[in-house]
Amino acid sequence: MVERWAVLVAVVCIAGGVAVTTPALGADEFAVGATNVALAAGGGHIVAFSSHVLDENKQPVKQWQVSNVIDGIHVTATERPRDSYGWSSAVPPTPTAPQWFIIAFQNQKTRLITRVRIDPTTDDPAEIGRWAKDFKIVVSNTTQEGPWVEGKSGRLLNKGIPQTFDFPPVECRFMKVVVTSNWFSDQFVELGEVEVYEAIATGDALDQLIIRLENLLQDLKRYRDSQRYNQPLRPELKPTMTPATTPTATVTPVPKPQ
Ligand SMILES: [Ca+2]
Repeated sequence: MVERWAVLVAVVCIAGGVAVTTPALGADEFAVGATNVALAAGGGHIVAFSSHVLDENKQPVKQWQVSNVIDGIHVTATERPRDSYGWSSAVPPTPTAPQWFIIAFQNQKTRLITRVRIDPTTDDPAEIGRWAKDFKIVVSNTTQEGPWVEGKSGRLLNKGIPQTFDFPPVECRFMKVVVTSNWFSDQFVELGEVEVYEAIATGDALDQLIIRLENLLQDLKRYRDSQRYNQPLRPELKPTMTPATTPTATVTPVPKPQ
């Protein structure tokens, strides 16, 4: 049975013409889980955040509230969801006064995490410089006030695509996403979606194979998107930072206080 699946993996790789690597996993190695454990529908939730944009009555603007970063809804080149444009802070971030939010998982469980996938895309175009740029992922296995352990620092591309960042597996009960800069706006910082994936240790060959097939499926989707939208496979690995070619808005955005 396992051998048949192994053949299938090879066939899928060849048929797709995709340079997908599925390295062999030893019993003492980790695989990346295929389930986004931050997703609100799966129990992920925001426990604290620095700010989000408010309307004239000091109420959150639904289209820009912080919970939009874990709702599984993406703004794409062809899809502009009516009620979820992403998160917009109320003020711009600075290195000394960053904007941030803290994600916890279902039932406040500790997860061994190893990958985040960040989509900076919001309903505003990349050209106005509000999308998140430099960020830091810190984790706490105790309280939502810390102490914090650094998981990953990185810089997003100013492109409307999800970007993957891997780091050594770390136990996490609270994951704080700290955004220290946007691209140049003095108004807000915005971010579309954050996904979190676990490191899964298993010695069972069939479980490993299922995980690898699920990861392969994600790689194939990424490859499809790279072909469809002329995007690099792993844009975060490219050193160049070019402005995104963001499509013209097709819906009227909700006005934000300036
Ligand atoms: Ca979202």
